[in-house]
Amino acid sequence: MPLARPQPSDARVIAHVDMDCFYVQVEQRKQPTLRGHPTAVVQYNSWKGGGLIAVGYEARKYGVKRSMRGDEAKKVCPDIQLVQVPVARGKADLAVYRNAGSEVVSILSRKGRCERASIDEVYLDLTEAAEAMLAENPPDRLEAISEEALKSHVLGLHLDGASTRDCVRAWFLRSDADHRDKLLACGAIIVAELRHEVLKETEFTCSAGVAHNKMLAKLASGMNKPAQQTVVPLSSVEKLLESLPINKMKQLGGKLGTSLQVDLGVNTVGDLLQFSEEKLQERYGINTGTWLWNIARGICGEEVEGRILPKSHGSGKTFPGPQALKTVSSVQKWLNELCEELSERLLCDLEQNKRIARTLTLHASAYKLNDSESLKKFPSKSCPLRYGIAKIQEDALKLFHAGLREYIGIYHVRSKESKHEWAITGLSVSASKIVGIPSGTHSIMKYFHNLNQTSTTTSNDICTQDAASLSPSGLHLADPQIDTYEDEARTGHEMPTLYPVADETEVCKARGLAIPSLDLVLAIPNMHMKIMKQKDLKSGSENGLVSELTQSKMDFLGPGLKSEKQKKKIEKEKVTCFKKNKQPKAGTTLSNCSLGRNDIRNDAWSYKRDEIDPTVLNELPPEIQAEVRGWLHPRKRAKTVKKGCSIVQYFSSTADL
Ligand code: DCP
Repeated sequence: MPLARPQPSDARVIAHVDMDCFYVQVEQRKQPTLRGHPTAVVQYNSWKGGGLIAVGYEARKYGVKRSMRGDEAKKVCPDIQLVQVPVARGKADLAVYRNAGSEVVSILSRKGRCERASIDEVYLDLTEAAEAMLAENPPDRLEAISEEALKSHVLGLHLDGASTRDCVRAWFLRSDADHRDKLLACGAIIVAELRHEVLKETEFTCSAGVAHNKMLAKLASGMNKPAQQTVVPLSSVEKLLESLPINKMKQLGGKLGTSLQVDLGVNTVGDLLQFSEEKLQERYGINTGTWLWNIARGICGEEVEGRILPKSHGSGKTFPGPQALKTVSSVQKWLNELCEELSERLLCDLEQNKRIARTLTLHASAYKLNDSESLKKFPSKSCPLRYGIAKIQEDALKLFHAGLREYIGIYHVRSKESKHEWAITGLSVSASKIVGIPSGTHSIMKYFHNLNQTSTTTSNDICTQDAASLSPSGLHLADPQIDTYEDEARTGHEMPTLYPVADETEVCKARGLAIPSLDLVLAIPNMHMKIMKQKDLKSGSENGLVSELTQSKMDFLGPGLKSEKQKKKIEKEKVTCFKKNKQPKAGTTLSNCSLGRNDIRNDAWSYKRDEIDPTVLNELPPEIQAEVRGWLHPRKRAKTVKKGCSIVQYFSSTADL
């Protein structure tokens, strides 16, 4: 379906804020003596002084560039201070930068919807804040416009011989200005204030672009760096794009940009104006054609997503040149390290943000020895994510084997010489499909901490058995949404290849693969929560018994397991409860707590019985194990699920009872 055409008249106020030489600033804050000195941050790799990954603005004046190695940088700038990226587990440890980025985001998100786009950049939708300012406190009524705002670069502004500062002030104060320009002026004042707050509270400087859409705001934020902001009034857009080299546009730096240049002779974004939408669609498909037609006119309808947490977590490492990994055991060693880091971050996310990830993906880059011509990429592989270091490590290794089988061919992998046939130059594991856990389930976090320390895998582990036993094409490819602002996004040099792929969840479902054991564990307290709601509505009735029983299911999560006596009592009550169960009273919301026979569903979670990871069953009380196994093997259910005392019925809708 073609993209919906965004309305050019849609007067939104969007800002893109980007930290200046981010890693350098973080290091300078750690070591204030570095301030004012030419500084660069280098990757831990010691070859030729390490690779530069961030260059401070003082060093840039000497011609130091990110593509250089430390030794080269020293040649052009002998005084340069080279700071190493912190290292943990033999690889770059970016935690300090991630945390610094979060500090900044928490400040920038104060005035409107905020989307964290990478480790050091955000988009802000300031429309409402700007509208409110224009209505209550417009710039021409402000006692003074901040110096920071007056330093804005306003594109297309006529200087008329006056000083830039005076012209900018006049632009802010123009009472006859177009409404959209007035909104942008308010947006610019708000952004200047936010940047000032960031500086005051974190000591970091950042630059910003303020425009009517994300694309223009992003373009503008890089125009005047460091510590400055650029405003793009609508009237300046045409001129801006007219001369903008096509590869400066986000998403046109790669193959599409090259094709536009080579095949259509398009060098600037403005050059695209000569092509009709149909022509562009004919050549590049409906959506891309329309997108190109729109960007040529400065139109972009992309919303700022309200998201300040990452969409995924990743941990990766490259093994260049002689460091390439050539044996499964060396791959396993590194995978173990990467998975350990990933697991730590997942637990941190769970604890701090109450979120879990559902998909584990392995990416690798490789080459075949004796086959320098081969362009075949190592396929990325995904499977449902199970919490616990050992489980993640085991699953990641299975994903690697699955990828390797496909990469090199099953016959070769099994042959004795296989270890001489391939070399791995990059490995990364990532966790995606992150969702928030419902409130009321937080008590289980401790359980997961314990699980992480003591986790072992069991023979029941259908998740990874399936992953490993699938044919190469059976395992789905990498997640197309690995657009994490974490390692992958910023360490393109580490893991340059991300592969476009199918939605792995669907593949898992189709294949009956398990979802993480965590899901079932979380499902139960969540059912409990829903039923508690019902209890509140019908105090003291049979639903009260239901909630108490459900609490017993939660107990397996913590140390406070009920005594056998108590369990028997509850079981008795459960039977009573079923006997007593009636239709809900009018006005109650039983549907909220009812669960169908085939699906365990609620607002925040969706479960299918055949998606449940059986490994978790071993941890459940025996009677519940039996019943859940009944769900997992529906054909045998008649034998295993006793009428009247199953937890299926227990959670069934009243219509089913
Ligand atoms: N980074 C990295 N590897 C890269 C690119 C960047 O590790 N290939 C890290 C270091 C950077 C940070 O990400 O400090 C942010 O990258 P930017 O591209 O935003 O560049 P800087 O913030 O360093 O500089 P600028 O002021 O130009 O934005």
